[in-house]
Amino acid sequence: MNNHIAVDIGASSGRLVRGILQEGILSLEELHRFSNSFTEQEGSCFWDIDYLVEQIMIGLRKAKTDGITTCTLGIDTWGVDYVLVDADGNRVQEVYAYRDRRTDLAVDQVAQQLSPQTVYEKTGIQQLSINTLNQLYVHKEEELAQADQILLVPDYLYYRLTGRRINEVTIASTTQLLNLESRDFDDDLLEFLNIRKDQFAKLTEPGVVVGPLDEALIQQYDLPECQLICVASHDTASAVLGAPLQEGSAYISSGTWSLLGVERTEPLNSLKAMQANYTNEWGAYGTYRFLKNVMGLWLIQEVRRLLNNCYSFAELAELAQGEEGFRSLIPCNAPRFLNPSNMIEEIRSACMESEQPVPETSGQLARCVFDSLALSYLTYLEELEELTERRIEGLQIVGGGANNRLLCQLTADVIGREVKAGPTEATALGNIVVQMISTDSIADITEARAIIEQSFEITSYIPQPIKHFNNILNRWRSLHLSNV
Ligand code: ADP
Ligand code: LRH
Repeated sequence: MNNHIAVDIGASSGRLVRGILQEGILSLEELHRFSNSFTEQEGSCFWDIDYLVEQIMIGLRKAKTDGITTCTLGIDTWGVDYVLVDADGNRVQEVYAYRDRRTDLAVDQVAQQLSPQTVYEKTGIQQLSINTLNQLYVHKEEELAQADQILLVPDYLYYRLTGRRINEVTIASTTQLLNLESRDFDDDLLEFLNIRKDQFAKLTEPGVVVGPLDEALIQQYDLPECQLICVASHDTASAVLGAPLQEGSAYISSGTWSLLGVERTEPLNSLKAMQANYTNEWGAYGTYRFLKNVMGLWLIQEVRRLLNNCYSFAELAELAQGEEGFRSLIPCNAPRFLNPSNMIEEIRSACMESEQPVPETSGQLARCVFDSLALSYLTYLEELEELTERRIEGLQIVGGGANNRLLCQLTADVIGREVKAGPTEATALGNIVVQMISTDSIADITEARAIIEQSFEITSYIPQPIKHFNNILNRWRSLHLSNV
């Protein structure tokens, strides 16, 4: 079977993509693309999970129309969010989106009862309000008690498509409930949350066959026969698998978030790493992603939305290109930018409070976002070098953000190192190559990355000098330090 299809759903968009391997060259064919976003209902933020299932059906139906009658299928999505399923297999309630404000105080509340150091030693996962641990902590007890099973979003999608329940390990690690030593859910953390271990399904590694697509769905929607394969279901795990990383280089998986880090074969859960709040998310094939969550392109997504989507992302980057650089900077990782009621106003207020010119035009707003992101990449790259005690030679940017030529060049200029941008669809590629490895079309991830490198155009950005960079850096550092 050599039709392999990735379902890759990020916080801002989803797609079904077919991977075709011919004479050592891998190409992608997009079958279906759709938008994704959470919506606010009575003050809470929810994903529309049934819409996502429907979009998968539409994509698979298109595959059938294109003549694909059999295929393998893998699913990846964003991390941390979960679905409660009752004993009859029904969803208990709407699916909370991680930006919901219910966890605003959770990190501090949990820290009063559980030592953050112990949690970090056990799990190696950074403290973020969005972590599943914090979400489950604030979840209503009676709803949790009704949950026969707690499935992360991609696990739930596998369940809807096959009737089989798994908890895939890479996505499970984003819960902050996995113990690095036992490589299982941590008993103390589950007890703290009042959750039984059997409320989670079997921890499952990428590469394992989950099962066939439900016959009733095939009939109802006229779909191809599919064998579902467990891939690295956390989109960031798949993105890094799909990044043709050079020795000594770091990556940014650049989408709604900028996930900046390095791949390691051992976790790094030292006290220093904890204090700097770096995470050790699990990867496929015995790897860990030692990384920092940077607020990322969410900032520009929100700016664009509030401008009534009247500019494309490419147009916003072009407008920003025409503006004066480093005029106004924001501490983009401050919690105030996680889900403000109005991102444009939040950016303007932050500039006003720090006595900088207030960005007025769309171009100035976009420029402020891109300049600030590039500077935050430098800060975290240097921190990464210090924590890992290794020089980082270059940076590979993958994901939708690799399309943003201004941000890629600014990043190269600011970090003073070569930036390689692409592939933009690294996540779908990571998803597909796990299917190919599992079905013996590719030997291992080393071969997969070599194939990806040969098959996709990677754009190189060479650093250019920035005028008065020391002044800019001093301004940035004092802003950053007053916000950590
Ligand atoms: P996610 O998986 O988190 O939904 P993606 O990897 O799909 O995110 O990346 C989406 C982001 O990529 C957009 O928010 C946008 O900022 C950026 N992007 C996509 N295409 C372009 C483009 N042509 N020019 C500039 N930025 C782009
Ligand atoms: C990126 C991502 C990231 C998580 C966040 C919830 O899409 O999966 O790795 O931290 O979404």
